[in-house]
Amino acid sequence: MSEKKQGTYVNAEGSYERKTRYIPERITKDGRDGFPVEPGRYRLAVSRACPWAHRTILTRQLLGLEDVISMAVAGPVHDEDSWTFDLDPGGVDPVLGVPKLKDAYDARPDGYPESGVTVPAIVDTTTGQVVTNDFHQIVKDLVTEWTEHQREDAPDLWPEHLRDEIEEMSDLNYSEVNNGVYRCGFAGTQDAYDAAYDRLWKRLDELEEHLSTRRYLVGDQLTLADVRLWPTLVRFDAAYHGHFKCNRQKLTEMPVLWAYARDLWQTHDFGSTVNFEHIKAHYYATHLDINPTGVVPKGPDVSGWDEPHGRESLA
Ligand SMILES: N[C@@H](CCC(=O)N[C@@H](CS)C(=O)NCC(=O)O)C(=O)O
Repeated sequence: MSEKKQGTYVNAEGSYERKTRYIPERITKDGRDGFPVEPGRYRLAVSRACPWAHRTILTRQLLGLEDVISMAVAGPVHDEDSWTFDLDPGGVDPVLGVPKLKDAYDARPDGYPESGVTVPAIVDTTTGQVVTNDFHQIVKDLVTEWTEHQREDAPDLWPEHLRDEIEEMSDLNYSEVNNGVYRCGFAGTQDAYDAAYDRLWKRLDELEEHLSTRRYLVGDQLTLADVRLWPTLVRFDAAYHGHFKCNRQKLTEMPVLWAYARDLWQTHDFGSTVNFEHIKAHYYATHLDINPTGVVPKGPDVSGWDEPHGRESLA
């Protein structure tokens, strides 16, 4: 296997394989791992470019946890040690007091998995140590462990009676779409790319059909299934269509998915969490193995995101 950026690997067949090993600790109500839920104690480190971090940003915002868990935003392009706080005055995160996210990972007494310095990560501000970088678990814990601190009218993003369906939908979308675009982009051979491309578009066609008669992926409400899919859709035309060669169509050419994505952008204020400049800068200027010039495209035109979506009647 040869190592690439993003903790990714290409196997002997040229197919991309994601490393999925995470720090096991969790922040919970009962503090069983030594990290109890506590307003003001933790800082969520993200990049606005990263789709996995985007899930945590959306969940934090939907649940009204902004004043309870602060957020550190890394600049979109890595240095040799991965994410840096170069957007902050003096290049130092004002709360953590460090220039690199790696400093908070290195502060952990038990080290961290070989997948490296990744976002999202939650840092304990009392010690400066990363507590967790498991984005699957972070999102669920924001929903289930931080209930006392969520805003009064916070949506139930993971309702008990829909959980199995949400997880099944999300697992499929994760493997075929969220991770599927990376499988296309990092494929090391033509055959691996062709297979990845076909897999991706099969699922996108299914989703186009699925969402033609329903407003949300599961049930008749916004759930974690939507929160998990959407970060990939919003990056599609800006990054995946060109940079990752997912180019059968643009999102804007898939009428149902495009309207669905605009609905969430507008109705649930997902749009306020997006920075297209960070997205483009990160993908095109960080993965120099697939874009050696590091040139970042000026397009696409993103003005269409505020156009009417017409999906109210599906509710
Ligand atoms: N590592 C996790 C997801 C988090 C992740 O890959 N984050 C990327 C940004 S989208 C990252 O932080 N990469 C840092 C690096 O490659 O140095 C996984 O692969 O399941």
